[in-house]
Amino acid sequence: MVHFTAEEKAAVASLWAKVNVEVAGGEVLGRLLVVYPWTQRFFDTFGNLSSETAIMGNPKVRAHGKKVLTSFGNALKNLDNLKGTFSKLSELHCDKLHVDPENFRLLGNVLVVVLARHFGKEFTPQVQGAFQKLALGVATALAHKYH
Ligand code: HEG
Repeated sequence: MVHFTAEEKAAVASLWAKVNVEVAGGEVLGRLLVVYPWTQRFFDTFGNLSSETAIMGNPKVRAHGKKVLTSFGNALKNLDNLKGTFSKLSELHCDKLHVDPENFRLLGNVLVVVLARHFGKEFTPQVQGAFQKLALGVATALAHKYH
């Protein structure tokens, strides 16, 4: 289980309060689909994913990215119980969606990159480290129910 120090909890909470999940969510999922094109196979009902421009402007990508980041945000309120918080979603991604859990780690890394770009110098190495840990904790929790 990942453990967060009081400093790490404060760092992720104060940054997350400033994240626009709609904008950042669309960007994170869009970039995941651009940079790791094999992840597109899970979204064959999303319409045009034929180019970077098409992906980044695709309303379904934006809407789903918002949904994913809103859900990710639940981690912030449950830092001491990530596995319980994401257990239903873990079952869904394993049993129904068949998403390879490696993709959760990829998405976490893309999230860190997008936050670094949005926040610039405010995204200090301390904040980055805390977020990296959070993203890994969420990815591990989402992979927990896989069998
Ligand atoms: Mg997943 C659905 C959360 C990564 C593919 N994802 C969902 C839903 C949530 C969610 C809340 C809606 C569940 C519902 O309808 O009940 N996803 C979520 C989180 C993360 C994540 C929190 C990582 C932090 N998802 C993820 C990744 C992929 C993926 C990396 C694939 C590369 N998710 C996926 C698909 C669906 C969801 C294909 C169903 C989309 C649909 O058809 O509506």
